[in-house]
Amino acid sequence: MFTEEDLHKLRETVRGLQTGSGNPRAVAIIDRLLDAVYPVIREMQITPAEWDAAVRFLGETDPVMMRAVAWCLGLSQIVEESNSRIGPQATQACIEGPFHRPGAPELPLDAPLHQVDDGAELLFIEGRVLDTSGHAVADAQLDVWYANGKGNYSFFDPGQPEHNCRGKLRSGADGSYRVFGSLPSAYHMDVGPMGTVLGVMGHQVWRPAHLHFILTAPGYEPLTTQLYIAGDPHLRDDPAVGVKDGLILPLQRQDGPEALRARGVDRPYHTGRFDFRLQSAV
Ligand code: MBD
Ligand code: FE
Repeated sequence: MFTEEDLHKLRETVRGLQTGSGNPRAVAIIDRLLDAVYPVIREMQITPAEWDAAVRFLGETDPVMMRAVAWCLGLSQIVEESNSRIGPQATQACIEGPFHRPGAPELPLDAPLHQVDDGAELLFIEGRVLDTSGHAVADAQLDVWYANGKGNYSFFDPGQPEHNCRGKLRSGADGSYRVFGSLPSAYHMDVGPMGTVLGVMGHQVWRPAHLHFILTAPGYEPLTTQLYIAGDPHLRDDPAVGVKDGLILPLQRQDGPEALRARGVDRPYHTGRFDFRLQSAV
């Protein structure tokens, strides 16, 4: 028997090991975490096999994927949202996800972000980068990345060119930008440790189709966000818990011969408008 009193004694013994030479911030936080976790381990009667599996899971998990695990459980969102400097007039931020790559090519507006034809339909988004009063933000950088038509991200998927579906664009003098790319597919998270956690929790594994953006401009808070394609069946049960209503982008599909000719493309495409509003830096 390991009683509640035994638990309490163990807790005090461990607390008593503090010499005061530790990192005070870490000590304060870990103290609170231990207070919360001790009773769970005892009351749930966690078995040695379960404990061993949990410790091994944490130790063996690839760090890139571990970031996604933390989003799946909502933990990182608490940190991000409670430290956010983005006000209610600005475009909402959203989780970065594990698949950003630095060093994506700088592309002129209207250049395709996709480097290979994987059969996906096409996408044209246009809009403006604005400040919270509606004035243009010229020369803002939009770093864009998204999953290809098979739902995979380049670099992490060896079957694609390194920077496929990635690029850095710049807003014009009037703040206008245009994204031209292939239509992103939904991404399934039942891979590696994300899949393990979603599987044991019984959460569905599909992220709704989305595009990632990091917007930067001198004098403004950087904005890391995502746009979600309206009508996706998983807007309400995103396993990474990223969707916000203000980030859902309605698209119009065009497939008539006239429409294709007007854009000079050979297949159906989707158009949408979205204005980004950046928060001034303090
Ligand atoms: C993704 O594509 C993503 O955006 C997040 C947040 C987690 C896993 C995969
Ligand atoms: Fe993503």
